[in-house]
Amino acid sequence: MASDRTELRILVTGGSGLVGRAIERLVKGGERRDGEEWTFLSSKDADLTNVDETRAVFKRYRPTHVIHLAAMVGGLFRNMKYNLDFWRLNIHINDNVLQMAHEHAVAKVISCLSTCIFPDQTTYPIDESMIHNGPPHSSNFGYSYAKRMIDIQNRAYHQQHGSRFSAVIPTNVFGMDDNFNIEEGHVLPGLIHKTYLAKMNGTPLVVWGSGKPRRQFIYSLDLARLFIWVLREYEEIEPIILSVGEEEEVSIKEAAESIVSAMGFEGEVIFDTSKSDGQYKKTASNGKLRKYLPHFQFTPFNQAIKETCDWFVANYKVARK
Ligand code: NAP
Ligand code: GFB
Repeated sequence: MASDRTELRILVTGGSGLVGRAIERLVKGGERRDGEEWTFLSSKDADLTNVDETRAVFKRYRPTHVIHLAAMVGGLFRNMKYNLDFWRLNIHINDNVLQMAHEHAVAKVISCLSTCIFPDQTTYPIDESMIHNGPPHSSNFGYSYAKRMIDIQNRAYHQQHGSRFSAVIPTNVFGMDDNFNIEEGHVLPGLIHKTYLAKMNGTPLVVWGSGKPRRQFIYSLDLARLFIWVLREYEEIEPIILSVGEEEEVSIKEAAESIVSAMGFEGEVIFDTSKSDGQYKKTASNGKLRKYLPHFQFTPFNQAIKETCDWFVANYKVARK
């Protein structure tokens, strides 16, 4: 039950996922302030594609603030297979959550876009002004257009009702509690899982694609720290990119090498170029973030990889895979 001193009731949709669990770790680890009550939802609390279940969960928790993470999420190969589902399910989730936030007079909502939704044919670095400047990469158009509509909805709620609904645009996220499923997940958890099995079975590690594409990776705990700052301090309706700097961009091959080193794998590494490379790069600027937080320190990539690998090995039985 909420104490009578509760001023902020913060509802985190998608609270049981990679990003949600990272925020929960920080909140339970001391980030929670007096007067704040945090609730982390999973789909067991409500199927947010269903408007009645969404309404019921908002009535139950009466949030004053919402961090909206819930989504159908996946790596390149899941997106390539299910563009229609990524569009439909995410459009329903997003419309239900934002409309219920409006109907329940939620003071502030922060939703989650992704740097993979930007135009594929673009100049670099990408910045927040470029979201709608052209079609996204063909591999994930369903997810990308659904996410872009959050930005449209945020502007429309603000224009028509003065709602303070905004969004963040993380780059590729990784960390503990990720989805390590090899077919559906993202590249880093997929490679960590595959390296674990290769080491156990004495077989080669197979990296999909050429290894040439480039990515900026943000550690989930760093993203969580930034998300909590956005909830408390960021007042723009325009979204803000949450990413490491352009200079931190690495190739898939370099990322694989970091995982091989962190896992102590000494076997053969093979590149299966019959598998898609997906988008070559989506280099994003974190200049807007740096204007607000010039001194924010990201966890060094190799350290974050090592922490994630150690967590996975220690939690292999319970990890999502
Ligand atoms: P995740 O680990 O797959 O977690 C997804 C979360 O959404 C889970 O809590 C899941 O609940 C919930 N969910 C899915 N469908 C739902 C439904 N129909 N009703 C209610 N809840 C539902 O995803 P993530 O990586 O944490 O992503 C969180 C947010 O960050 C998403 O909006 C994603 O688009 C965005 N993002 C992620 C990345 C990345 O690299 N991971 C990059 C940029 C942006 P269950 O646990 O019950 O399934
Ligand atoms: O994280 P990922 O699946 O998605 O990375 P994207 C795909 C890149 O990693 C491709 C290579 O170049 C793959 O060839 N790769 C190598 C692997 N080995 C593996 C592996 O074992 N698993 C996977 N998954 N890839 C996604 C978007 O793009 O970015 C989503 O499709 C989402 O919508 C996500 O926004 C953040 O970074 O290419």
